[in-house]
Amino acid sequence: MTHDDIAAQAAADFRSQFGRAADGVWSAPGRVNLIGEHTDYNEGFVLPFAIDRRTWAAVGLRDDNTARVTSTFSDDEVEIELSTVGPEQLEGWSAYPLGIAWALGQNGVELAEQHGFDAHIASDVPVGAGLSSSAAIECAVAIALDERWQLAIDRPTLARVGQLAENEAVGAPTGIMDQSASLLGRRDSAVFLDCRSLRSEIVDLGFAAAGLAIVIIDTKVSHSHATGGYAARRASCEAGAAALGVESLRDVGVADLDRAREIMDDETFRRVRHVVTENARVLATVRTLRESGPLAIGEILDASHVSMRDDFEISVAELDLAVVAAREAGAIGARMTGGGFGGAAIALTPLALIDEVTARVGEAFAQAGYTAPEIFTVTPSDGAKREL
Ligand code: GAF
Repeated sequence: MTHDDIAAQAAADFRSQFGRAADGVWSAPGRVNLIGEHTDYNEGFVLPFAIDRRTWAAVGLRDDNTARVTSTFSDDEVEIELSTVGPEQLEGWSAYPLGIAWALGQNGVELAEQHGFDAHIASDVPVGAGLSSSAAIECAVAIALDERWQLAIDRPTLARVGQLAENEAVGAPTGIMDQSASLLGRRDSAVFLDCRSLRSEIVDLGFAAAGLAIVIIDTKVSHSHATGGYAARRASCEAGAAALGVESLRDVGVADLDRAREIMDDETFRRVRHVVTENARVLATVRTLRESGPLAIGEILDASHVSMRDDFEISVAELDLAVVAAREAGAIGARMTGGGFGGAAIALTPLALIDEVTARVGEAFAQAGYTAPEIFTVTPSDGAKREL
């Protein structure tokens, strides 16, 4: 189905489930992070882009204070009263859309005085692949409610609302990157975001003009940021910052690493080194894209993967194999993307070598006895918008 077809289908499904027409259909994309991993909650730099995989929310206001949500990925219809909604009563997939309503309430919206709403959600962002299917749901619902409730909240603030929903309603201690990419993305471009000031710039990627594409290798190793490793990495970063006497690792430069090595244990030091060098790599990528174009960023992507594999230790064997096989088949740079512990790798690949990369990675996985990966290309796309 084309994206226009999915939007129309979401409107039709809304009508059959709720017995009336939706007020509109809004959509928001998943994201790929080109570079800048685990830097967002350290107030550092990230360079993600919105992708051509989206989530659609058909939404209609009600005359009472009830919110009901349905979706194509679950048979459940979940219903709550807006005036009493709290994170503790939200669970499963409905925590994403209903968490947004709650988080808007935390942001000063008087939920008891708002119209309730019905929402039906459809998506073609793969779940569990590290492409931010969750942020896509949050952002589609956020812009729909922002428009229908006439809130006129700016997009950086809506990103904060999405992050709050993710942190408190879903229970994943994530940063601001994914919602920012989904809300601020622009066709053919990346979002260069300073996660301290939330100032962002649109950076031209020029992949197509340079004969390049981003190949996604979804390892099918599923991950969750509401459990274990992600929170542990965050805690290590906070411990490193505290040892260095700074507010966040954003305040630590490459020149400070010698001192860091002396005052903390080796594991904490390596976590710190990843964040500090990754911030430098984001800045180098932006500079290189502007000065020399995307053909020149391959080595920086490779270095980022090595840092995540060896220092931050968030890669898995399948991601490492995907990166190595893609590079051997002619990708100019490759790295895991997203929070890690599974999910997807990206390979910046000459158009003429996409088939070769796909075949070589598939063969390597088969030989290693791993589950077959899903391999596809994505294009940098527009952020959240009204569709119908
Ligand atoms: C996940 C989180 F949601 C982001 O905030 C970010 O920390 C990322 O992992 C790692 O860069 O996608």
